[in-house]
Amino acid sequence: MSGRFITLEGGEGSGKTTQIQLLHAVYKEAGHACVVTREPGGGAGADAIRQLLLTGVEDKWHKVSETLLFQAARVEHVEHVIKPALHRGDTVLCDRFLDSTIVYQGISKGLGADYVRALHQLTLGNVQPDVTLILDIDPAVGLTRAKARAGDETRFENMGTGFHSQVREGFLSLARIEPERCKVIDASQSAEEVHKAIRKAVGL
Ligand code: Z5A
Repeated sequence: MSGRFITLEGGEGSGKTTQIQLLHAVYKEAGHACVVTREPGGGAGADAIRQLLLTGVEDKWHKVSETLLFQAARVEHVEHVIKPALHRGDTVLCDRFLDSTIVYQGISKGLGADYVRALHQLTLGNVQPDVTLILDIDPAVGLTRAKARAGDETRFENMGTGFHSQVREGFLSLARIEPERCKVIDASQSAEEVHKAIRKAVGL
């Protein structure tokens, strides 16, 4: 696969959607083919699973079922959207990927990072991002930003500050384990400053 696979990760309201749009504009202006996508979602099957996962009460799913649903959506997404784009040589900009499952279900919900990695290996092999941008922000700030947007996809938002603090620590621990792939970006800066840091991190 000749395309470049870039993921954005971080807590709720850290600015991933905003930054993906800004980065996409840079690629577009340069005339470079670029696919913007997100998880859970990306394709009809994965979008249907998204609805199951992000709406409703917090304890709606057992952590094992929840993890299997995230990975089922990911298989649909990778096979139908991500792999074809990378084979064409496009750049793929993806809002969340496997690292979110490692952090949210593996670390914060206690299933174990190794369990999540093993499930990924079993279902998708070695599909991994080339670069991961971790947008780091105080969860209280991120949640305040996120609450300002409307909609019913609030299941994770409602999981409490302790949970979201573990998420933040989880992402930072991944960056310590894989510093070559995972670049931590200070997301408390203005959107323009964050964009500048991201361009530098991806070499644009
Ligand atoms: N999840 C999981 O548990 N396991 C998995 O494997 C996967 C996901 C894949 C997905 O929700 C939830 O699923 C997620 C984890 C879980 N929940 N949590 N927490 P999502 O993808 O729909 O939600 P999100 O990823 O948390 O995104 P978000 O809340 O939509 O936020 P965002 O995309 O990071 O931020 P944004 O939309 O760009 O910005 C939010 C607001 O802040 C908006 O009004 C912006 O204008 C504003 N903003 C953005 N940047 C700035 C700066 N720099 N300064 C000030 N204001 C800003």
